[in-house]
Amino acid sequence: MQIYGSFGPNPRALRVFLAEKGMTIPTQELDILGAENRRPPYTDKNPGGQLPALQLDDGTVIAETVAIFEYLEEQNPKPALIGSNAKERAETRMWQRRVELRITENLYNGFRFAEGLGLFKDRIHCLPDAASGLKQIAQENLHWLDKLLGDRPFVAGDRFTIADIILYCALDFGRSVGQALPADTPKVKAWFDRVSARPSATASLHPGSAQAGMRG
Ligand SMILES: N[C@@H](CCC(=O)N[C@@H](CS)C(=O)NCC(=O)O)C(=O)O
Repeated sequence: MQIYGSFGPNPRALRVFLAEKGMTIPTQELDILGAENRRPPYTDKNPGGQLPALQLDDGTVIAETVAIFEYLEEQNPKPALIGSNAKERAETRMWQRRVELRITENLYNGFRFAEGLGLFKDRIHCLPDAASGLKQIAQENLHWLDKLLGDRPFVAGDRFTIADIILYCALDFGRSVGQALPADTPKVKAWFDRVSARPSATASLHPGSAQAGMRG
């Protein structure tokens, strides 16, 4: 197996996942700032043109971070980061969808259509006028999450899951590109500090992150 990786929050999420599992998979690095991921030969392997991707030994390429998580968890069930039974897996997937649809996708598009416009205008259809509204939607949903978190340590409850990984990598990236955590979300802040303290959070930060000025 090999990973196609780079600096950036989604490849970082895969690095967090692997660190939590205690797994190592060789990585071929692509120049994401130079758009190497948006042209052949990479797009012949992953027509989605984004990172990360996982290439299996038979040549199959799996893209989409959550699909990679699902594949790796089936091969390496412990520690469970999705779940060890049907109920746990359903709860994790429920929170993963909520986190992505309500928060992280809006945060990312808010970035792509504003601070990231120079990088993305020739890659995807950008809607600069939508940027501030998208950022606002992400912030509103962080307030929504703050109320629901209560005293539970992690997004899906007592277990650290891929919902935490996905949200953490997006929020850590966000705070480096002008989308800080809202000041009045103390439960989210405590959760963020809790996840930041995990060794996987530090170990997953790409060496190119400092130079790019973005946490990924
Ligand atoms: N839906 C994809 C999104 C992956 C994604 O947005 N990757 C970013 C890096 S964090 C990327 O490739 N950005 C460069 C580009 O889109 O050209 C997934 O879940 O893996």
